[in-house]
Amino acid sequence: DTTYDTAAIDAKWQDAWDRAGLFRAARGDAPKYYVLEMFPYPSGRIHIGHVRNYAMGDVIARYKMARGFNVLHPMGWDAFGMPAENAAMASGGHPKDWTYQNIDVMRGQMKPLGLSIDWSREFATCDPEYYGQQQALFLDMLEAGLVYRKQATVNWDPVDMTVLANEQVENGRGWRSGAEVERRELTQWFFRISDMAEDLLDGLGDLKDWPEKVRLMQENWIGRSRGLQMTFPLSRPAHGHDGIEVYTTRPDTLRGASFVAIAPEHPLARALAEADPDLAQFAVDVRRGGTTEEALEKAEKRGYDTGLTVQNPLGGALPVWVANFVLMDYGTGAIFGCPAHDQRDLDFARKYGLPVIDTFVATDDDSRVAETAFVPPKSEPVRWIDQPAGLDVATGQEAIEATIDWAEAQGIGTGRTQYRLRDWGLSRQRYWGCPIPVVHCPDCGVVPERKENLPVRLPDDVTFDVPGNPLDRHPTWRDTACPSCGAAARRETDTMDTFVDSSWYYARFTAPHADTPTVMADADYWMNVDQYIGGVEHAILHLLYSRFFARAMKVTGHLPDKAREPFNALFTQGMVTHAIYMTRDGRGRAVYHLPEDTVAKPDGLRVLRDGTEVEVIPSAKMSKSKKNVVDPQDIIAAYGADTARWFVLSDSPPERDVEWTAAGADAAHKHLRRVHRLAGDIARADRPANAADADLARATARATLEVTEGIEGFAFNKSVAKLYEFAATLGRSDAGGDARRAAMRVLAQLMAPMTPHLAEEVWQMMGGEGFVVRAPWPEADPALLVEDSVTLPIQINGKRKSEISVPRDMDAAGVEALVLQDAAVLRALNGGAPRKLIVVPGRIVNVVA
Ligand code: ANZ
Ligand code: ZN
Repeated sequence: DTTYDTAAIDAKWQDAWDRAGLFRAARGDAPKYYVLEMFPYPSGRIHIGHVRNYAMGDVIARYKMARGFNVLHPMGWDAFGMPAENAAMASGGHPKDWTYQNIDVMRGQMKPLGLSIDWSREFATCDPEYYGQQQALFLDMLEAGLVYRKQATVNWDPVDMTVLANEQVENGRGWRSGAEVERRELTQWFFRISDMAEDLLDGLGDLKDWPEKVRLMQENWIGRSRGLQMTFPLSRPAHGHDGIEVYTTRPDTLRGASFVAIAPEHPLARALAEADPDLAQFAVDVRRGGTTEEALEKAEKRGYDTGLTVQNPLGGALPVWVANFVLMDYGTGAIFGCPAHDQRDLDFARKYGLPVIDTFVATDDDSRVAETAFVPPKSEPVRWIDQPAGLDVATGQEAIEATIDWAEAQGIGTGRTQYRLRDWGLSRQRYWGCPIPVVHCPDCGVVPERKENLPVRLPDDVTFDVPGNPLDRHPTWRDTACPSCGAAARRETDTMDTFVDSSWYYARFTAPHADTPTVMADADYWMNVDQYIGGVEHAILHLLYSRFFARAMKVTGHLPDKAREPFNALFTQGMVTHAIYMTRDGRGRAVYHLPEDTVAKPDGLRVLRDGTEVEVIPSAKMSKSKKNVVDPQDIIAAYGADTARWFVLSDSPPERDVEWTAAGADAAHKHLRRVHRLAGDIARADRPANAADADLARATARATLEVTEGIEGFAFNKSVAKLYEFAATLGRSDAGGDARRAAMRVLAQLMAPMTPHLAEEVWQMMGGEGFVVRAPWPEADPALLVEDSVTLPIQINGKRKSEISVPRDMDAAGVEALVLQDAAVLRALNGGAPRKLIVVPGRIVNVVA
């Protein structure tokens, strides 16, 4: 058949792969390769950005299969989370139905892409089979001391009635409700991730195949800092306190301290508040506003003067304030403020009329601090003002060390390494998450559920008509018997942060249906993930939490030690963008249009059908509201899966964004159709072997080399470009029938990772054995790769004496150096230098001895 019928070709090969079970992974003797794309959230439909992500993973997976690896390439669904509940609240449906329906739709969109996925391993994190094992893992972590409960100040969303993670607070408001966030003291569950801060930091050093920027982001998030914990003696003891212990990373600024501030929840502040109703009221008032750094930065600084004073060990008395920007659960819950060198402190000092004391100025500019604090890099030299002898060293960094030594010698403090990373609060007061498998018993306290009772299933009969957690008001689910004493008890109604679900799914894929979280033999064989691919938006939390879980699973016996860094290589891909077409209404507001509702005019302008000029915003992120989303299903219907895959891999380096254009997709399709037609021609026509055969063989070797290098180096766009070129070369070639068929077979193999359906079809047309995905990857014959070299005759004193083969693009200097090593030239020069050496690039070399 000569027509390029993509629907028929796609269906034919997907069905054939399926029936042959080609992508079913099983342990074996061959070396393994585990490639994983970050699993999607079932939000509704997949978009073309997902296609790019999976197409990249598929290139790697298929390439590694052809290289003889036993490949694991699984797919699943990150299925718990708020959007399902929000949809249920909006539509009256059930989060479970919404989620599983979306999964069906998205799987239905994904399968036609012909990805080499082992679908037998598919799971959704909301499957009881999955979250039951997550509960087992949680209980093991509880036993190992990796999970605990504590009172903590949390961000409370008063509308959604839930705790929010810092990342879910935007400008002091809940990300979903938009309500002003409050601070509350609640008992919450925490993972002890901060205990592993040092190890998580050190581990980054081993991740050579991770993007530098991701490692840096993790490093900053963990935030190791060297500081001083020191005590300021109270001028007069108060409520049993003799002094106030602070933590500072800038002990070099101690001489510029002008106040000490404590958190409203600090024991001293609490004690004072008992006798001081104004202070008590102040503590209540400042609860508003989240606990994020950003919120603390932006929130208006508020303080309350306690009337107490402390002694600065470098001289002078400092007033003690209670301040809203000091957190109880960081450092010691108390600070000294140095307004000259900290903006927060400066804002505070200006507001309350506290002194601003410069500790140092720049070496070349001695202007004093006015409106902005002077915060040079610690490593920069500074000029000290009234700094005590011994502490007046060159830089802030040196002064920090010197001050720590001095404080230790004085016995007023100790140096401390501190991490910004705080323990991971995992409690969520939501329904659609993994239930925390413990029971609260009036007699026994917190009792772990028995493993044989897992999973603790979410009840189906819940309503979302009132705010808050439906589990809290579900009597038959909530009320239970204590697993220990049998008395009437209450289930924990908090569910787990959905980041927990995605922190170990990669391990679960190695034994997805086991009745333990993992099976050691499988985990040992398949781990680590050799290549992980996903969006840079997960560069911090998801990856950090996964690295923590891998360590925790080692401690609890669910992963081998080698998996402590679970992702050997990480690739963060760019987005697929698409132009936005926009006009403005009478009031100047933006109105967006679907691409197909606009037309391009010959003069380059774009207009609506009624002639209104359209503004084109190129390379925009796809968004439903901007009407610039490309649905893969439409592309597949129009052009077939291979065109969609080919396009998203072409044009841009994978780490960069690629702009989707209809013209580009069309061009991609035309090319694939040409390849199909060419294969048909080559299959039919026969020509005797001839002189062009050798050229074609060389072009084939070159294409093999460069396409392979492109794939190995994550430069799929270069591989695609080379494949365009090679197809054109093959199309023009006058070589004989056998030579062209051989070249076409290699083209099919080289295209197979990107356009597997067309590749199988062509492979079959060329009489290839079995599936092209199973054919061993072609090797470029090195003898054929010297094609890019030229042979230059060497004339010595006007006579041709020798010749030399050099790379075609080698410059004259390079050629000269080689010529001087030529045996005939060495003989003629007899140890001397040539009088003249002239290289005519690509032609000849003349030596005058
Ligand atoms: C005095 C000082 C002077 C500070 C100066 C900074 C600049 P990192 O580096 O992120 O760890 N701090 C300490 N505990 C705090 C708490 N519980 N709530 C709010 N702020 C707190 O931050 C350490 C710095 O943050 C410490 O160094 C302290 O202010 C403040 F010119 O001490 B610094
Ligand atoms: Zn009990």
